Amino acid sequence: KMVEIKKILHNKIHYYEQLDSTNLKALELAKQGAVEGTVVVAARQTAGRGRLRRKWESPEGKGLWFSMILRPTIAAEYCAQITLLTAVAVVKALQVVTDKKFSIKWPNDIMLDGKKVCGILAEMALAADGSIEYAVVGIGININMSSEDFGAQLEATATSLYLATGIEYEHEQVLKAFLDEFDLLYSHWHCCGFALIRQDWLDYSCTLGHKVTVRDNDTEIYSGVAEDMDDYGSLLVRNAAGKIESFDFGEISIRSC
Ligand code: BT5
Repeated sequence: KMVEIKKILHNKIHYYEQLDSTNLKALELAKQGAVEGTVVVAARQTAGRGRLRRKWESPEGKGLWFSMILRPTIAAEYCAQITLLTAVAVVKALQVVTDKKFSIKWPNDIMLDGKKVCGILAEMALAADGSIEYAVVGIGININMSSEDFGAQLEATATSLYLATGIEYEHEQVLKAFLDEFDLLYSHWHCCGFALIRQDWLDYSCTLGHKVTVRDNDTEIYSGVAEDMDDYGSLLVRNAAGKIESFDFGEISIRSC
């Protein structure tokens, strides 16, 4: 089924009952030349992906599992901005829909009541000259996941819109709200740069100003207070000795919020 919505990104929405991963399908479509703004949604994913080959739980009908194809014209070194921009769009959209306050845990977790309600996974393909040929940004929003759906392990760290509000939101409504917010931010980003989006990100962040521990494969490698985020999306952390180190989000994870 394909739906046309008139927007700057001219989103074409492809719905599937089941996919291994909407990111994989979107990467395949992008490779075949699908236009920017193409969206792939699946009712369930059998191999939903997180970062670093982690798994994303995506049971049928319990969340909005989707990916969007982008063809950004920015230099590849700024590609982290895609995740940051998407996180801001998710927060704005969810705040409009639910009237709750959401925050961003660097780099890609959207938090509600201190638990993860949404994760974002951006993947890119580079052209021979090193520019971005296309990018796929995958978003998983837990809409009506219950405690049983999460299971004993995830229940402690994850939540859904339903668990936090008692309301079962329509997946379509959340998708439309996201696409509206994303469209505005994405066109702003292309015309006017990252500064305002960065400011929104800082306002929503629950990482900045807090103590963070930086881990590489579960080994703690650094700890301090997160002071700032630079234009490459790296986090600047000051340790007890006053030394500032920068961390990008390729290989590490942090504990904060
Ligand atoms: C992420 O990874 O948070 C990125 C998740 C992106 C998922 C979307 S769904 C649509 C698109 N298609 C895909 O295949 N992926 C994207 P990361 O930061 O690595 O977090 C993964 C960790 O979150 C796991 O190791 C679990 O601990 C936890 N987790 C798994 N499923 C979850 C869920 N539904 N809600 C909250 N936490 C979850």
